[in-house]
Amino acid sequence: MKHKAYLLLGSNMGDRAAHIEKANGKLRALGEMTAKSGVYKTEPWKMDASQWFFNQVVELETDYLPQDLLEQILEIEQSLGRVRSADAGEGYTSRTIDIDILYFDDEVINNATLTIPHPRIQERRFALAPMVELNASYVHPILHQTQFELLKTCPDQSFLELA
Ligand code: PH2
Ligand code: MG
Ligand code: MG
Repeated sequence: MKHKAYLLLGSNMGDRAAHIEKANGKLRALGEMTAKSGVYKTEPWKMDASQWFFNQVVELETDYLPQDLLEQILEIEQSLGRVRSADAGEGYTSRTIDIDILYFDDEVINNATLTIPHPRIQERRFALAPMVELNASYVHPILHQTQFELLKTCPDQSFLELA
């Protein structure tokens, strides 16, 4: 397993705990899951949604390259009932499962389909809190701050708690 990726899982539709658990199972086929955070219940961030989110960060050691990992992740999302409508317009929509690549080793990637580190992680407590639980001292390869520092200075004050 040559690479270490941090993935954020999120669900705010249907049986959220089951979706997170099933995503864990499918991700284990892509490598070795070397750590996982607790599952947090989090207030929807910048969207109106009837259900709050369940969010979790997992650490995956894998041989996949970023672009191939993304492809696998999109397939997992689809298999768990994720619908991406072309006419969704602006803004976020509720979903059975969302899996985002937060970090991939210390790589910086910017192309049409993939941006790593995740471009909004520093604005999102629901991503930083579980990330701090897993690896507080991991340094953001662009911002050069640890996850702990990013969480401390994060402007997002949305509520979250362990589910
Ligand atoms: N994901 C979003 C937008 N807002 N809010 C919470 N609490 N959790 C999420 O995973 C989330 C969100 C877009 O992917
Ligand atoms: Mg997302
Ligand atoms: Mg996503």
